[in-house]
Amino acid sequence: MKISLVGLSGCGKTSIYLTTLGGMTPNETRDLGPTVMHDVKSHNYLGLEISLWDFGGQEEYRQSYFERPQLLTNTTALIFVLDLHQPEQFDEANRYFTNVYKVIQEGGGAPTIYVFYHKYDTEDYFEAKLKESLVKAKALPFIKEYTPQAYITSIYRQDELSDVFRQILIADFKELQDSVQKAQENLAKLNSKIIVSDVNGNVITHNIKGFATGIQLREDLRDYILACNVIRENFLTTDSANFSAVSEVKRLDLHVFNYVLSVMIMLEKGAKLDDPNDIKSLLKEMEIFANVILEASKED
Ligand SMILES: Nc1nc2c(ncn2[C@@H]2O[C@H](COP(=O)(O)OP(=O)(O)OP(=O)(O)O)[C@@H](O)[C@H]2O)c(=O)[nH]1
Ligand SMILES: [Mg+2]
Repeated sequence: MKISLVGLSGCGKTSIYLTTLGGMTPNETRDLGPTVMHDVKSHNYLGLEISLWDFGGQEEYRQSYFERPQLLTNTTALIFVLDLHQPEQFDEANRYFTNVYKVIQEGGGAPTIYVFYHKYDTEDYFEAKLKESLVKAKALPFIKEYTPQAYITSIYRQDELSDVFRQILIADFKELQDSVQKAQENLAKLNSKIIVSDVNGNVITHNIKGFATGIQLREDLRDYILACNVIRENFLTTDSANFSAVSEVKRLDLHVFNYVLSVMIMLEKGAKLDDPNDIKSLLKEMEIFANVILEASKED
């Protein structure tokens, strides 16, 4: 799967990548310089091979993409980012999108189109103007013509942005989407703090604040999963295994399913315990989820 992030310079493409898959916090993106040409990043998410192309939006680079259309043509998901803080550039953005899409189409590509109405926040901007920009953006000719799937986004609203990004990553895999939804519903019912991620530390869903930076799991927990996974593979030599880290005040149970899915359950002293049967049924569901992931990665 090839995801192309496209939009005018400064609209926030690199920041979107870095705060979702790149493990960076929103404030750390403030001093980013413009991307030179295009940047390609590879990611394994739920066993799917994702290549993410961040196309620098400065005028000279934009021109160069039209001279080398093959850079764009095999895009499977085209994310076009519109900067709501720069409504005076909307016409230029409209032209850019139209040209990019034309080039992809002429090359035989037919990507799913997503639009991010981005920077929907009042960091360095006024609320009244923001709403005005959004109305104006939604009325742009290319939106009317191509009716893309549109999302209102901001790197300062990380949980929502990560959710949008996750949806795009698994958009072609209906079974994965169903499993993710089931996992979310299950987690909402439980008191225990739980994180479901893949073994690379990409968070799929969780019910705790502060344990992730975008889609990336907190580093210490990611390292823990990786270390346990080495033991699973080399010492236990099974595809699935459980690990426990226990102290007097905390307990962390890690369940690895089919070498692809990890479920972490955290308990603190005095916390309300769930019915063990509910935990058991969650884990049963997650085992099924792991099989779905394996099937999807074969299809990929
Ligand atoms: N307020 C606000 N600022 C943002 C948001 N996303 C990105 N920015 C800021 O916008 C500036 C430019 O972001 P970049 O990610 O470098 O923009 P870009 O689209 O990659 O630009 P080029 O590489 O030149 O094409 C940075 O200072 C970011 O912190 C957002 O959602 N809200
Ligand atoms: Mg950039």
